[in-house]
Amino acid sequence: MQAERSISAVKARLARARAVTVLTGAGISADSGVPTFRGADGLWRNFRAEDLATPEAFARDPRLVWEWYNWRRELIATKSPNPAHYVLADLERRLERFWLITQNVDGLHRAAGSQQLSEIHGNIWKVRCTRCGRVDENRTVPIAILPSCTACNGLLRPHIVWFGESLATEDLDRSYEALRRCEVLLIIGTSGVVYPAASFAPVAKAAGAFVVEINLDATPNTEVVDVSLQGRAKEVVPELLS
Ligand code: BJW
Ligand code: ZN
Repeated sequence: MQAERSISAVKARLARARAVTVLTGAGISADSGVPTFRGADGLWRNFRAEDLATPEAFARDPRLVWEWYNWRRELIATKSPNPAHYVLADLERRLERFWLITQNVDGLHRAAGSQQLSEIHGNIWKVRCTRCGRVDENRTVPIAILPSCTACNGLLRPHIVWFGESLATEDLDRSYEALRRCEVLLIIGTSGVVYPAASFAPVAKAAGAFVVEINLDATPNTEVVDVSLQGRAKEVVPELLS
C-alpha cells in the first residue's frame, strides 16, 4: 500500500515537472545482463574493479587490464538496452529540460536513443592514446593486446575514468548544473559509494529537487531521498513514466 502511494506521488511529480535530471548506475544495465561492479557477478578472475580500474594497475600490467576490458567488451557487445533505457530516452524528448548523468560505460543509453547525457566515467567503446591523448571510437572485439595508436604508435588505454583520476571538467560542470536546476532527480541502480556521484543526491536535495531512488536494495542515498522505491529498474522506471 505504502509502495503504491509512493509510486503515485512520484508519477504526479514527474507529470508536472518541466526539468528532470536522472543519475544511473550499473543496476539499470543489470536488467540487460551486464554484471554490476559490487554484486556477486562483478568479479573477474577474483579481481575487484578497485584492483584493475586504476592507473597504477595499468602501469604495472597493461596486458592484464586490457584482458579484463576485452572480457567486458565481448560481454557488453551482446547486450541491448532494456525498457528502462528506452523510457528515459522518451522522457528526454517530452521535456523542456532534461539531463542524464550516467556512471555506466556500456553505451546502452546512447543505443536506446538518449542524446542529452554525460557519461561521467567514460565509454568502453572509446580508446585514448597514453602518449598523444588522441581519443577514438573502437568497437573491435576482441581488441588486439596491446593496442597502439595509429597516429604515434603510443600505447592505447580505455577512455574510462579510473579510481584516483579526475572526471572531465565539462562533464562535472554540466552535471552540477543539471542537479541544481532540476525539479525531480531520479537515481536509478547505483550503490552510491563512488565519488563524486555519491554526493549528487544531497546537491539536488539542497537545491530543492524532489529526489527519488530506484534500487533493489537500500544504499547511502536512501537516507537522503524523498522516496525510495525498491524494485527492478526495467519494471519500476517504465511504471513511473507510463
Ligand atoms: C539494481 C538492479 C536492478 C542491481 N534494478 N537496481 C571522497 C571520499 C572518499 C573517496 C573519494 C572521494 N572522492 C574521490 C574519492 C576516490 C574515489 C572513490 O569514490 N572511492 C570510493 C570507492 C570510496 N573516486 C574517484 O577516484 C573518482 N575520481 C575523483 O573523484 O577524482 C578526484 C579525486 C581523486 C582521488 C581522491 C580525491 C579526489 C573516479 C571514480 C571512477 C570510478 N570508475 C569506476 C570504474 C570504471 C571501470 C570500468 O567501468 O571500466 O566506475 S568504479 C565503478 O563504480 C564504475 C561505476 O561507474 C562506479 C559506480 O558503481 P555503480 O554504478 O553504483 O555500480 P555498483 O555495482 O556499485 O551498484 C549497482 C547497484 O545497482 C546496487 O545498489 C544494486 O542494488 C543495484 N541494482 N540490479 C535496480 N535490476
Ligand atoms: Zn598517439
